[in-house]
Amino acid sequence: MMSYRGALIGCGFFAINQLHAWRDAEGVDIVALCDRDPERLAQAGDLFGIDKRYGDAERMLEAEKPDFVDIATTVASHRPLVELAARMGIPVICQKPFALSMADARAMVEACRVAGVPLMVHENFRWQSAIQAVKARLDAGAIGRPFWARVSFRSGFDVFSGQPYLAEGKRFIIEDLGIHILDIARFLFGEVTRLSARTQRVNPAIKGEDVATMLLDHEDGLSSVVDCSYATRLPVDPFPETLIEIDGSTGTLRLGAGYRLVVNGAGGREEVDLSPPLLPWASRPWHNIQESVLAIQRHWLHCLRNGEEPSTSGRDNIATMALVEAAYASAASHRTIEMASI
Ligand code: NAD
Ligand code: 89V
Repeated sequence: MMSYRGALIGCGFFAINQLHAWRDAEGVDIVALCDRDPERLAQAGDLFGIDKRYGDAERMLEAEKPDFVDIATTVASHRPLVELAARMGIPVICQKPFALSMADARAMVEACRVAGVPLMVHENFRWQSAIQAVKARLDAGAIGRPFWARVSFRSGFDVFSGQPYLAEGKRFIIEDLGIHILDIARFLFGEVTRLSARTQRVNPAIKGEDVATMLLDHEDGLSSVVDCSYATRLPVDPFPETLIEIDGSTGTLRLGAGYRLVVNGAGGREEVDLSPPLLPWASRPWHNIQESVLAIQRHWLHCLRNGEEPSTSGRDNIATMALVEAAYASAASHRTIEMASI
């Protein structure tokens, strides 16, 4: 099997997970790293034994000519870096949130399309094994035709210590976390025709909203509620689990805290523990996210090898980004937003 030579830009908080996962994935080596911050570059380079280190992305891509580049920087740098990769003809993965605006996202997708360069957004939550298991039950018809659902992420976990920038933006939970949960709703229930949202800020120490409640109409008639909170104090904090309730024409499905799946369908009752494996480099409670990083990166390699479009390609992610934009527009206007208008 051919081994791909990858390069990674942005050696911060989350990139460490990506580097571990690249080491576990088959048929790939990360041969070079780039970060503007020499300390972070040195830390990641030393931890993973990668000697080729750059402070400038263009210099790295020119010198190393990698088979792909993995962009793990925060959102403001995504458009210039994706367009750089497109100009240089290098397949590219970009972290979420993909772009600062719909116009940027569309321009990035177009740049890659024109250059013939594969583009995947690192939208990993749908790759969590519990979410994949829910999708498999729906596809198998375990509860008939789903007509109502709730996809919920409620926690009081301190995300600001590891990611201080999350406290600084005018936008917070929908842009950072809701984007994953909205993507799960799209993945499970299909495209959305209209959306209403309300937001609140409970934590006075941050600038953006930390609670969001969204109501989605899906194309096939299903209604879903997507709700997110980082202001919810529970006796056992489920961070970072996504909880799911689905009612279907012949049964119900519940993914509860502790990764407990209960399916009550025409075929009987199934109760199963979907706890993700704790990979050797993973740490609780992040392990389901960490497992999904390995899964999405393996998926990228599979797609590169087979010339397939990734499940979360740039093109696909535009629809998830549109849900984020619609949610902010609805929360600001208290109106229902038609997705066709975004
Ligand atoms: P971070 O600030 O810890 O790290 C980003 C790094 O990128 C920094 O070291 C910075 O110096 C570097 N950088 C920025 N612009 C650069 C440029 N042009 N060239 C070279 N280096 C550059 O951020 P983080 O918490 O690791 O988040 C990075 C991204 O990952 C964000 O978009 C965040 O939303 C996303 N994220 C995703 C998940 C997930 O589950 N998918 C989880 C956490 C964070
Ligand atoms: O997955 C993420 O994007 C993270 C977190 C789980 C903290 O929201 O930023």
